[in-house]
Amino acid sequence: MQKKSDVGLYGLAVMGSNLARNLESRGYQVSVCNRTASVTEQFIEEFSNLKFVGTEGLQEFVQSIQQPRKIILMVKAGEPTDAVIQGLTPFLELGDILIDGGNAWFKDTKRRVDLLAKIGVNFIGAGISGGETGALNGPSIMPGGPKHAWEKVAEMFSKIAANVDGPCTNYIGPDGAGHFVKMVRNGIEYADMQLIAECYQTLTDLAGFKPEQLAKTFEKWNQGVLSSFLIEITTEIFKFKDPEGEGFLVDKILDRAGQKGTGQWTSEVALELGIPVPTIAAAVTARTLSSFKDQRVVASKILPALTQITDLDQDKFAAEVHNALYAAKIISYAQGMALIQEASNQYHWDLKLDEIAALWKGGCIIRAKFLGDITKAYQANPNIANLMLADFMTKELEKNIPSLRKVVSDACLGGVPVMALATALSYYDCYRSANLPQNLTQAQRDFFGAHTYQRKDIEGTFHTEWEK
Ligand code: NBP
Repeated sequence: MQKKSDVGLYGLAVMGSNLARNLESRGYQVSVCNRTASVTEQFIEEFSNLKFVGTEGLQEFVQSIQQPRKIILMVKAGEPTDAVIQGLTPFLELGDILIDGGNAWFKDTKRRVDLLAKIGVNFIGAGISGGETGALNGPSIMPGGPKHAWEKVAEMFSKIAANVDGPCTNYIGPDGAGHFVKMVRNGIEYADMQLIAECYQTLTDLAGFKPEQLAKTFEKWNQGVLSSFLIEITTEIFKFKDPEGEGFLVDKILDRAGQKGTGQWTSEVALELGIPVPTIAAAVTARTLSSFKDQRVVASKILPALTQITDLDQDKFAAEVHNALYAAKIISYAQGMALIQEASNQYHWDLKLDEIAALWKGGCIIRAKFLGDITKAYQANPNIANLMLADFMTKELEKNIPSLRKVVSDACLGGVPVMALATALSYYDCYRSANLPQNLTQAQRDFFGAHTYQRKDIEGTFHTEWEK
């Protein structure tokens, strides 16, 4: 009789097939299964020299795994995940551990944790980050759910995760905490990408940078405080010649970006929890606006830009854009971390922000030198109200905010859209303002709806008959 597998993996699309290969490469015998059986057959045929057990149907799949079973689901999030769980349930036994590695909505994960606990099955919602390459070579893994169940899979996660100053995985917190943190990480990635895109357009449209110059500029940036996977791949993109003709490929790509919804989720949850994440929301909005290509082409011939920008010195301007990007990045991460902190408070998750930043250091799209500074900031003060108030960040902002002001101003005067850069600056200015104009807002609310207001100088709640 064949030895039972160490772990099962259900769902053999891009992520699942690569994660299965990662597990196998670390010495695990892996049972695999997919809804469409031909996909499993193809996978087994392609990797016939490796320790995979191909199974057809959920019963055969479950029974091929040693107890207590560890089963990873890598299927499309939402209804498909529920369908697979429902199909697996009759075959699962007390103590089995089901791990959802998809991009699940964190409230669904909580529901599933509770549902499966009723039949003695442990459910772990593990955010897995890093795309196809990460899944194969070592992703960042953010597991949430019952801690006692996580302890049984912690070693396996550590073996397959990326490793930068330690494994890029750690217990995040109860129920949906892992998927929540993964969702916010995705939102931060949206903002990172949008900020870089705006710097690209600003350098191109205002200072006339060409792809070769951009490649050199970004290559230099990657040696310093902005050193990161995204800056590194952007450098490569700027160098890439068009295989179909003259020039560079980046110039030929349609300017319409897609999205799968995790940025939108982050923005929605932030509104629900009462934590502003305007830079992440701006990144989502910018992608949505980019999708109105036809309307934009028509509007470009109707709506005047009426720009006022004079000649810019390329080197000086590139240095300003570098600093502006760094300042905006600090502010954007401050928003994302504040959201995680508030979720931790409201859901009683006891999240460790220093550890969370550390496990994004490898295997994930937002991996960056800068994450080490965030970890240090939260280690020094885990309860800091906002990342911008950490000593190191405050000093970095002091040095770089003038550049952010200059670049946003130049971009506005030059008619270049900088939604993410501008919201980062406004967030900073709002947050550092002891006085905001919401006294007027309160007066208006009281005027038209008798919503009452409070005064700066006298205790109590007031209403005024504004119309004489
Ligand atoms: P997809 O998200 O494209 O999902 C495809 C898989 O889901 C296939 O195995 C498919 O089976 C299965 N599936 C579907 Br669709 N409906 C099903 C159902 N009703 N019952 C059973 N299986 C069903 O795959 P992916 O891009 O590999 O991503 C897997 C998960 O990882 C997703 O949740 C995704 O959000 C997350 N994720 C993806 C990335 C990435 O870079 N792609 C990164 C991080 C996380 P079939 O072969 O029979 O159609």
